[in-house]
Amino acid sequence: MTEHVLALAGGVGGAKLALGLVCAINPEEVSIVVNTGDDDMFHGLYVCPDVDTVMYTLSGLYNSETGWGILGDTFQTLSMLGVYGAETWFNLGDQDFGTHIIRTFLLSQGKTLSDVTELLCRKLGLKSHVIPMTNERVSTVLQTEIGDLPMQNYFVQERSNPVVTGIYYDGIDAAQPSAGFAHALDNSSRIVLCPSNPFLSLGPILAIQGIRDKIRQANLSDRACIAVSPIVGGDAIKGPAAKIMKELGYKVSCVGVAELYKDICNIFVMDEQDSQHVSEIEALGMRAVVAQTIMNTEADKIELAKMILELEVK
Ligand code: FO1
Repeated sequence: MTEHVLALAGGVGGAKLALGLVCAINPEEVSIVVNTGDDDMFHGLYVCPDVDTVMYTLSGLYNSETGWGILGDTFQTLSMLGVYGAETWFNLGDQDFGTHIIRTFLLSQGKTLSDVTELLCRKLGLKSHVIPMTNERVSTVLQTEIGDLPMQNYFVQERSNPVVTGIYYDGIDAAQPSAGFAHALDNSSRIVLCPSNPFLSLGPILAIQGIRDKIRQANLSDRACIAVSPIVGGDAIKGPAAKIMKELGYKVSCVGVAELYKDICNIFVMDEQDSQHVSEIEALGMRAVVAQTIMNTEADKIELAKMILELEVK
C-alpha cells in the first residue's frame, strides 16, 4: 500500500507543515484534517479560519506576512460594512468574502462542510485532501477573567490578552469525525500532529469522541503517530499557546506539550534549541527526534516534512 499520511492541523503552524508534506510526496497521498472550532459567523457568513488558512496556503494564495487571508486582498467591502455600523474588528478581505459567500450558500443548500470544502479545494486546483474534523458545529470557548469568549473574540478582538482559566469545546459531545477523517485514520501509515496550538487547534480535533482511542490503536499496529512541538525554547513561534499553557498551569516547554500527547504519540519531534530535553521526552515513553522545526522558508517546510516521512517507525 503506498504510504498515505494523515496530518492534523490548525492555523498557521499546521498549514506550514501541511504545505511541506504535500510538496514532499504525492499530494494525493496526504489528508489534512483541520480544526473547525475557530469557525464563526461574520456578517451572516460562515467563516472557517483554519480550513481557509490551509486551503489558501496549499493553493499559494495565502498572505505570508499574516499567515491568514489572501495575499494582496483589499478591504472595500469591510469598510462599507463599517459605514453601516457593522463590527469590523475581524479583517475579512474582498476576495476572502468570495470564499465565505459561496461556502455559506452551499451550506444553506444542505451540503456538508466536508462536501463544500472538497468543492472549494478542487476549484483551487488542490490535489491533497483538506478535511474538516467534523461536519457538526463545534465552538472553542475560552473561559477568561472577563467571561467566556468564543475563539475569535479572544484571539482577534481581545488580542489574546485576557487571562485564561479554562477552555471548552461547545458541541463536542455531539460531534462525529467526518467521513474523510475516519477514512484517513484507518488508511494512513503515519499520523502527524502538526506544530499547532495544543489547546486551540489540535485540542478540538483530539476531543472528538473516539479519536484518541483510534490513534492509540494505530500506534499498536505498527503505524506511527508523530507530534511536532509548537513550543520552541519555552515559547510559541506564533500565537498564544505558551501564554495559555502557563495560565492553565502546564510546563511551558516541549516537555509540557509531550505530556499532552504521550498517550497517543510514540515519536516526538522537538527543535534543536530544546535538545537538552531529550531524556525527559524519552522518560515519557516517547522517542525524541531533534530537528529544525522552525519553518521560515518553503525549503524549511519541505525539509521538516521529508524528515518526518523518512523516520523509521518500526
Ligand atoms: N487573525 C487576526 O489576528 N486578525 C484578524 O483580523 C484576522 C482575520 C481573519 C480573517 C479570515 C481568516 O480566515 C483568519 C483571520 N485571522 C485573523 C486569523 C484567525 O483568527 C486565526 O487564523 C485562527 O482562528 C487561529 O489559528
